[in-house]
Amino acid sequence: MTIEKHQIEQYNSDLIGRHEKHFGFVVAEISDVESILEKLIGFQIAIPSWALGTGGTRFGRFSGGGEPRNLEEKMEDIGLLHQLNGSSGAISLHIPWDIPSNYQEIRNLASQFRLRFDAMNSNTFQDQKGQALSYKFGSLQHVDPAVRRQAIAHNIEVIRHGVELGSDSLTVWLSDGSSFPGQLNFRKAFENTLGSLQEIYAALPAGWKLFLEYKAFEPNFYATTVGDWGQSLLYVNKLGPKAFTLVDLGHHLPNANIEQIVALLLMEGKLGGFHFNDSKYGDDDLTTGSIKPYQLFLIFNELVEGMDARGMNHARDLGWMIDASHNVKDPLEDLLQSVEAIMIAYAQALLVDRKMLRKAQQENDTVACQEILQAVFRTDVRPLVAEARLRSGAALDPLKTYRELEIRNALIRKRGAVTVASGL
Ligand code: PSV
Ligand code: MN
Repeated sequence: MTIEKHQIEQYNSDLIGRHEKHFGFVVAEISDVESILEKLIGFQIAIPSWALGTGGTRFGRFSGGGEPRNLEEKMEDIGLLHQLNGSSGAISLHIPWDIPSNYQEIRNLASQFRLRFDAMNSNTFQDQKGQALSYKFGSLQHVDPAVRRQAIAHNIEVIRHGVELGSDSLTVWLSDGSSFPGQLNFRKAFENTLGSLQEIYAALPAGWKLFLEYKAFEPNFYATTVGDWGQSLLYVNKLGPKAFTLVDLGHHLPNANIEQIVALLLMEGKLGGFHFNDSKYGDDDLTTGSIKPYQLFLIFNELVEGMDARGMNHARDLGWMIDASHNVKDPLEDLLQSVEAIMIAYAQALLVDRKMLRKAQQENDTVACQEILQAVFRTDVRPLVAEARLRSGAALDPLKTYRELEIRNALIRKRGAVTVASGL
C-alpha cells in the first residue's frame, strides 16, 4: 500500500497554522536557516529490513499483526515511512533473510518507493537449514579453516547480491568469541578473523566499503572477537582504505564516552557509519533517543564538527542506519520515533555556535562551553525538522498521520493478524 499525496496534504493543512507559528518562533533566532533546512532535507536514514517486525526477547515474542512477510512487504513498509517523514529513503538488507528472487523487480520496487540500498549485512551468527558446517564456535575466527572458508564465501555472496541491487557497502557483525576463559587463544582468534576479513576485503568491488561492527558483550559471551572500537580499528587499519569501523550505539559498556570514540575515529578517517538505537541495561536495540537524548546530541555535535573539519558531505560520506528491535511497540511507530530523534539531534548539532565554542574552549571557559551546548540542546527544534518534512512533501506530524490513517489496521487487513516477519 502507499499513502495518497492528498491524504498527507489534508493532514498537513489541519496543522499548518500551528506549525507556522512555532517555526516562525525558532527561525527568529537562526541566521542561516535555509542551509540548515537543506541539510535536513538531504539527510536520509536507512531502515534495517529486520526492524519491521516484532523482535521479541529471550522469553518470547508477541507478534503485532500485519508484519511484512517478505522482502517486498518490508520495502513497502519502508516506503510508507519515507512517505510520512521524507527521511527514510534507504533500506539495509540482511542475507540470507532478504535474498531477492528477482533483482530487476526489487530494483523497480525500490525506485517506486524512492529507496536506495544501503549497506548489506551478512549473517554468520546463525546456522541456516542445509548449511554444511556449524557456526556454534564462531565463523571468521573458527579454528577449522573449512568453517572460515564457508563464512568467507557467504560474505562474498552477500556482496554479489548487493552489487545487483546497487548497494556499495558490506557490514560485518560477528557473534564470534568465547563463552569461558581459556576456551580461545585470543591472538589466534584475531589472526584467523583478520585472515578471513582480508579475503572478504579482496572481493570488494571498486567503490565498495567494508564496515566492521564491534560489540562488547552478548548474553553467553566471556569475550567477543571484535569487542570494542580499538579492536575494530586494529582490523580496519590492517585491512586497508576501504575498511571502516561501524559504531552501533548499543554496543558499548555502560558509561562509555561514545562521542569521544566517534571524534577520534573521524579524525583517523576510519569512521564508516552508524547503527542508531538506545540502551539501558541488557537491551541494546531500544528506540533511538528514548533513554539518552543528550548523548545522541553530543554524538551529533562531534559528527558535525568532525565531518566539517574533514570537508565531508554529511548526507553521503557516512552510512546512517538504524538497528533496532521492538518488543512492545508497533515497529513502524517506533521507527518514526527513532528517525525523529536522529533528525532532532542532527538539527541541534547544526545550530551549535562553533566559533563561540572554539573560543570558549581556547579560553578554558568550561562554564561557557556547557552553556553553548545545552542552550542548543534545550532549544525545541522540532518545527525545523517539521519544516524540512513539509518541503519534501512529507507529513508535518508523521506519527499522528500514521495513526489517523490507521495504517496498521490496513496492513493487518492485507497481511493478516498473525504474521511473523522473516529475520530476527
Ligand atoms: C546484534 O547485536 C545485532 O544487533 C548487530 O548490531 C547487527 O548489526 C544486527 O544484529 C544485525 O545483524
Ligand atoms: Mn548493529
